[in-house]
Amino acid sequence: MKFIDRLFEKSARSVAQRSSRRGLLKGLGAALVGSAVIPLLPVARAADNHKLPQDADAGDPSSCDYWRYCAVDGFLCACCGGTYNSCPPGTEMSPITWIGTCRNPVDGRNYVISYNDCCGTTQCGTCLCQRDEGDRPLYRADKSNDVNWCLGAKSSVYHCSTAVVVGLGFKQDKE
Ligand code: ABN
Repeated sequence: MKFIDRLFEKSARSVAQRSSRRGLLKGLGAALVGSAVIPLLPVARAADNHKLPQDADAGDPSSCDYWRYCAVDGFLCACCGGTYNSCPPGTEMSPITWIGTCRNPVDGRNYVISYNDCCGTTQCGTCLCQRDEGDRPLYRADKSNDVNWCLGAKSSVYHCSTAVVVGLGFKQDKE
């Protein structure tokens, strides 16, 4: 027992000789600040491993039956020189939009779709598509898709509509 006591005493003395009280306080302070800062570091907390389907994956984007168009009302930009999620050259995407939720038939999940209008040249006139899922009459302006979103763009002239996936919907139990 005495041997162990002596061993600990010796090592404690040698540590005390090599370090100062100030150094010990500094180390403790750094550890305290460090442990408080670590939880604040940027972490993708909401990250969902599920990848958003931005590539055309199921169906024909120039057909009104395409899954992303479930709540659209307008001319499909995919028929007007653009794609389902980009505007034709020479037009500008509206910064304000109508939002819908559509089911992707490939993975059976719901996705939040933003129906941005493309603005700046006269209406495209091809592939008129009106699916209107979740649409309410115009007197419920906040719930109606029958709105020219170009009113929020530089030019209020409507050309066509896109369907941009902006998020993953909640998982629903099978009915
Ligand atoms: N959001 C499509 C649209 C444009 C103009 C008028 C009605 C609907």
